[in-house]
Amino acid sequence: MTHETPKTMGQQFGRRSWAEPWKIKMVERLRMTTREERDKALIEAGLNTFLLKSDDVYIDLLTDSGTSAMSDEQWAGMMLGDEAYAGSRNFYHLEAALQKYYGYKYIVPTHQGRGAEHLISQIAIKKGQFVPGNMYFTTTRLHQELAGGIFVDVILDKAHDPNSLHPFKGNIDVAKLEALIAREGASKIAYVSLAGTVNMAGGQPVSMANVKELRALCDKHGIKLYLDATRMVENAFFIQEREEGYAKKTIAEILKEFCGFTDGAWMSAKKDNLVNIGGWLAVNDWTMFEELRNLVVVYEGLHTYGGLAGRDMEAMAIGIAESVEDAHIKSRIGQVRYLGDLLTDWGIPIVQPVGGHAIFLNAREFYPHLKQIEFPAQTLAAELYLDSGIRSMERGIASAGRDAKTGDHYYPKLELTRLTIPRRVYTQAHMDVVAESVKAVFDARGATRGLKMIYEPKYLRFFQARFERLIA
Ligand code: P70
Repeated sequence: MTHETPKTMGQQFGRRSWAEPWKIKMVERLRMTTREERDKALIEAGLNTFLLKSDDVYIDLLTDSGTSAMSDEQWAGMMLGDEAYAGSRNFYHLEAALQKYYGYKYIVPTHQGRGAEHLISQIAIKKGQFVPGNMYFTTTRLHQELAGGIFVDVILDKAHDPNSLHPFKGNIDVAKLEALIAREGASKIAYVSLAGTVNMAGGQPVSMANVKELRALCDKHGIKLYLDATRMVENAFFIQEREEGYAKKTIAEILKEFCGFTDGAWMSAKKDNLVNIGGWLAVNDWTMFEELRNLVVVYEGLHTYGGLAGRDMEAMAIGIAESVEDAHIKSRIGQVRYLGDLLTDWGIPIVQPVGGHAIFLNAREFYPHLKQIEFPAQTLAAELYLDSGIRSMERGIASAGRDAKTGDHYYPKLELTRLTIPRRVYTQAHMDVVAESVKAVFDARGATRGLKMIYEPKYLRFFQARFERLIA
């Protein structure tokens, strides 16, 4: 019998090991389930992972939204909530943190990202105007459409190719944007909608060079440039790593520089900002701020709380400062990459290069025998849950929805299943379990059949749609 010397992960990769820049003070126990229990739970959920009870889930990779572990200092901050209706001290802490790290002048808190999207869409879009952006995001596009806008995808073509290794696949194709402006005229463009790390493209970043070029183009035509800053801190990491001249700058410096090229931002603070609930809007223009501040009281709450408790704003202010620490972001993205490296090495098709917040399994290549209308990504999410109790999310045809005019399904080029990694929550051992489960489902792929949708809600159908297995 041969004895192999065990190796640490760092040794296997030919480098020194690194570890998370935190230690665990409190744990949340997980429940393991049997395959029979999962089979039953999955059928009850209409084969939609959004409809599973979280008690039936072992490792929850549905989303990185609101699922972060807060630090001891954030929890301490929760005790310092000033729950005054107006002028809560925590609002001023949040305002100061945003001014310091993102650099915007005026801020409006909201209950979460879509609350902010709603307000900015209502104010900045006139009916019939175009909203060019770097790929759609579900809630963002819906709010733009509800405000009468027409979303136009102007991202690089390469972003739709899961195998392209372009380092900044989130970039806007400036030629596409110029062509739209030339065709429609600047007055028909509501604003440019730029997302820092593009969720639906696989968490792909935007370069500093791109935002600079967009600023110049927008200035030339008098068009506003607004940022979806939800995962902009993660975007800053990729600039530091990949863009010339940024290796020695800190994440905080890069974040502020990038935001400085935009007119304002909306945010789902449930991601980068390390809180379980919250969002904000921030702008530099006083008139725009006045309008936002006025509308927030209609839909969210007074402009100094926007639907949040004082304690939530305090946790957010502290979370913002923690989120821009270089050690935090290195280990956060390092963990995502670790899982991606394992899967890539085993020949499992994933979106390359690995992005900031998740691994996106390429369900088209995973199940080449399934048609897109048989919901390959939804099928893969169901199979993964059945195998091991891991919960992932469909990001393909079900998420894309239907064309509002023709009523036909959108057939997105990307048909993906997302394994989203919450921040500071799971360990390397959890990632190993996930990788092995994906491999088991991959090895059994030939016998897997697709799904049909048997219930379809009108808005954001993927959240509540129900499916049935197709019988061969
Ligand atoms: C996710 C979450 C939320 C999100 C986002 C970007 C780039 C805005 C928002 C909205 C939650 C989600 C939302 C819709 C479908 C599935 C999942 N993304 N911009 O898991 O923020 O959720 O706070 O209203 O990613 O990716 P919020």
